[in-house]
Amino acid sequence: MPTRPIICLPDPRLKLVSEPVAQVDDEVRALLDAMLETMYDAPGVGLAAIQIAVPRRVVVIDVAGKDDPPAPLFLVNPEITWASEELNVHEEGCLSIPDYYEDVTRPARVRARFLDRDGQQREIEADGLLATCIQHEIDHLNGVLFIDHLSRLKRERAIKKFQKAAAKRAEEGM
Ligand code: GNR
Ligand code: NI
Repeated sequence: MPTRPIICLPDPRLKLVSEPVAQVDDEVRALLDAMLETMYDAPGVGLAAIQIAVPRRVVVIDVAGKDDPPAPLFLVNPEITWASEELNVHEEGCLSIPDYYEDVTRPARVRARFLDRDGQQREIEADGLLATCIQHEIDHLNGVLFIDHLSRLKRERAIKKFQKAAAKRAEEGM
């Protein structure tokens, strides 16, 4: 299956609130499979559908180490049902914000409810990188990027850098 282009800052579609999926059918499974391949190819540990310009509440995650077997998670309409009061700081990056990394503070542990690849409702509890990743991906479904959790100064610096790069590309394209 071919990979799909990943959209990047400052693409305004990254701010869209994605629509829930009514039914996990073959079309949604095809989307999940295309997303997984795109994520592995990138490579990344998570991908939300909006990152390939599809505004639907669909996420893939695989936080397995590179020497471990693949462990893909398919999350349709995921929702956080519980978050710990304890917080955790993790350095984050985003395939839609290339080569930019910053520490982000989020709840250390979360529970999330979602539909799996077969449309079955499930709930998982996560900590560590998986907890961070679930929150990062659900943010994408709500048009929120990890830089939105940073100070205004840091966020605006990051956005400016990508706006400049986009302007330069446009100029060179003329
Ligand atoms: O590949 C990714 N790595 C990552 C590292 C720390 C916290 C979150 C992430 S998700 C990111 C892929 C991505 O952009 N998902 O939306
Ligand atoms: Ni991301």
